[in-house]
Order: sequence, then structure tokens, then C-alpha cells
Amino acid sequence: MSSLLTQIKPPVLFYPKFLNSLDDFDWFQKSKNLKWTRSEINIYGKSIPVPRDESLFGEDLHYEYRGTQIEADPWLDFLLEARNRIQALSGYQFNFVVGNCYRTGKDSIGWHSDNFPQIGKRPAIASLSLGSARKFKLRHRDSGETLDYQLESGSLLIMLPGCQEDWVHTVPKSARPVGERINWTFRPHVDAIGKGEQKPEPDLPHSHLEQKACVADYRQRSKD
Ligand SMILES: O=C(O)CCC(=O)C(=O)O
Repeated sequence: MSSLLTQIKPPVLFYPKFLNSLDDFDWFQKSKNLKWTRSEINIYGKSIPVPRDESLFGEDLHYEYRGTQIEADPWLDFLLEARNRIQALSGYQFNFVVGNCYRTGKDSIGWHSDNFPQIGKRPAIASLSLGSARKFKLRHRDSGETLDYQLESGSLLIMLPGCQEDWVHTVPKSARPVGERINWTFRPHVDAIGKGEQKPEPDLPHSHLEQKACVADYRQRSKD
């Protein structure tokens, strides 16, 4: 069943209007009012703040990030509602969510893939965007093929199994002024799904071909 999904190239499903405008507005306001943390990374013995604020919510599981033990705050109602809707749409299970808050165009996340042991093998990761639109870029590790998505408020991008293995992604800095953007990335956790691959539920409510059409319409070949 997952064979059709994994044939999608790049392995991404994009729903530009996943949220209705009421939830879009309300969830952005709720997200803005949360406690956000600017963490630091150690580069050559120097502590450097990451160029964005972060937060973590989810089930009571073991979390480790950049060698540090961290605690997830318990699910908030709107995040749980978002998680449940995304699970119902995709069939994938998600146990926690990482929040990224980009205050201005100077905030960003560099090229990377999310392949930490705690999210298991070939994870699906679902990314919900709120607030100002930002560019999201995907680059194939071998061919260098690069694609851009404009992540508007209320859009949902699902990185399917294989995406983290074969592609890297980034939200680059923006030279033009942009407002605040908050992004929630819903992830599986091995302590909840077991050590194997995350499996979709058997009955997906949308046909794979409909999802594929959604992908083809919205991706653009990168120009820079
Ligand atoms: O903000 C985004 O759209 C991407 C976030 C991301 O890449 C991450 O949390 O690993």
C-alpha cells in the first residue's frame, strides 16, 4: 500500500489550504503566546544561539536533542487537534511536535534532514505553517535537484518516508522584510511506535492520486 506513496518524487505531499481561516488565525494567536526558547549550539567551543526560537510538546517520552535531555510539555488542545487531523488525513502516527518560531526574515533553519534515532527509521514528518509565508527548499542529496515550496499560513507539508534519507531541507533567511512565522513539525517517536518503520493506518481517506496532484500543482523548480 505504501508503494504508491513512496513513488512520489520528491516524497512530499503538500496541502496549501489545510486549515480553515478561523483555525489558521486562532492557532497562530495561541502559538504566538507560548513560551519560546532560543537555544544555543556549540561550534568549535563557542556557544552560538540558533537563528530561531523553539518549543516541544508531546507525549511523556524520552527526548534528547543535540546531546541534551529535554522535556516535552504536555499537548495543548489545539496542537492535539492539529495532530489528530493530520493523522486522520495521512494515516501516520505522530507522538510529539517541535515548534519553530521565526520572528523575522533573519531567522532561519539551515540545510539538514531530521534523522535522529528517536524518530525511528524512514519517518513521515508533518509540517504545519502559521503566520507569514516563508520559502521552504528541498534538495536531493545525490542529484542536487532543488525544489521550492511557498509555505503560506494554514498549509501542511508532509515529508513522506524516504524524504529524510534522500533529501535535505531548509527555510533560508529572507532578504525582504517578513513577519513572524510559526511552524509545527509533528514527528513519530520510537518509544511509542516501536523500533521499526512508522506504518500508515490501512484506510487512508484520500486517494494517493489526489495527493499526488496536490504535489504537482504547487512545487516549483528552484531559481536560486
Ligand atoms: O520551518 C519549517 O518549515 C521547517 C522546520 C524544520 O526543518 C525542522 O523543524 O526540522
